[in-house]
Amino acid sequence: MIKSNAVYAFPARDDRPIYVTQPHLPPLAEYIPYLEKIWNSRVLTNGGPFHQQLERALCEYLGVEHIALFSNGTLALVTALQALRVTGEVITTPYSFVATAHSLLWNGIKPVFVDIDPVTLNIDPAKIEAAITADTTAIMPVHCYGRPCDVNAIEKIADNYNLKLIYDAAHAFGVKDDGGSILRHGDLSVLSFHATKVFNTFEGGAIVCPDAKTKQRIDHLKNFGFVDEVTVVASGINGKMSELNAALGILQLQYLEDAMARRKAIAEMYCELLDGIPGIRCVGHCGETVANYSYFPILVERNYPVSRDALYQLLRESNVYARRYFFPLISDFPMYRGLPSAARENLPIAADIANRVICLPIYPGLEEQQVRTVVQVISDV
Ligand code: T4K
Repeated sequence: MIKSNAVYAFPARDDRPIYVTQPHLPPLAEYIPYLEKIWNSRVLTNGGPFHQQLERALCEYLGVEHIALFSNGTLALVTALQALRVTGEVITTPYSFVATAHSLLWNGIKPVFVDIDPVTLNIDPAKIEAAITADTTAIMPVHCYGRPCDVNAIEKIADNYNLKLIYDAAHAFGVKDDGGSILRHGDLSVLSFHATKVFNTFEGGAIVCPDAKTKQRIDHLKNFGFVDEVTVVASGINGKMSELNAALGILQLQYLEDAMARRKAIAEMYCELLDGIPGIRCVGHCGETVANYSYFPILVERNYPVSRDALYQLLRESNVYARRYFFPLISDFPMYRGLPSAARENLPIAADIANRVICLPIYPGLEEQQVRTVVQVISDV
């Protein structure tokens, strides 16, 4: 059942800070019966009934065959690499949240950064081949802001060089292409259900996988490697989602269509209001059909009167807490910048975009007047 949510009705006040996002939550009263069931059953975790129910519901909602829930997206990434026994070097993008590359380091894998495409802001397939070495075992692209990678071109390279392909799909919940869910591409896709994502379970994540055997390996890996009371088949970790999170997810799903429609309406409003402001370019969304409106990135062009950072500051002074996702580049953080592939000359497009991007507030509860406030600051400069 699709539900609509009265929590969007805020009192009109102008002094409220406007954050880049605000988690969507169902009415608390509807969550209580789930809590009562948990209290009564005393089943809190380890693959309980809500966990199983949410896995089934998500498979159906997303149109995928198998999904394994996790306590967060980062552990899901770390485990996805373990599941496919990835080692050596992995090709990835520097233009992402730092968890993408951290998951490689946690597995003792060397990240190899490849520049991004200036339009999609995803890894540029044309630059992947040159980065492949004898040690390369996999590619880990990111569907940045939920906008799909060039999955066909990337798959071709992975097939030609016999590389594993793991998509960091943390932003891509519910995104579809012509053939169905974007999550069906690659060997595995990893989702995040963090508070800041379009579908949240407070904290949470998942691995989408194509077959039951892989799901079973992932399920073992996220539960210490246990098969049964006396059998441990792998050096697994504890990555399980609790019943509290799973129950929230089941409830959240009922409100998702409504929440997505609100995101879309906000994106359309930004597109209309920002259109014609010299020096401001919207990334995707405006006229784009394959998106989930998880983020609303704009690029501050050279003909805008002030720098990106000056605009970011002006927004803050007006109580608008937009974010510079993804600045700095991952490759600029201390644990990565010594890598040869992290050199600025290797990543000119990513470096340029990271210096010009601002993600504007977008979330279901954002009011029309608040959108106008954000645009006003940008157009008043
Ligand atoms: N791969 C990619 C591509 C990712 O983007 C992420 C996470 C991951 C992997 C890892 O998935 P997880 O392990 O997180 O499941 C946020 C999120 O913490 C992070 O999940 C997300 N990406 C990243 C892009 O953004 P911050 O440091 O910007 O979050 P924070 O706490 O500053 O929150 C932003 C705004 O959201 C706040 O100003 C206010 C609002 N907010 C936030 C939280 C946490 C709330 O209103 N309530 C809240 O509970 O990283």
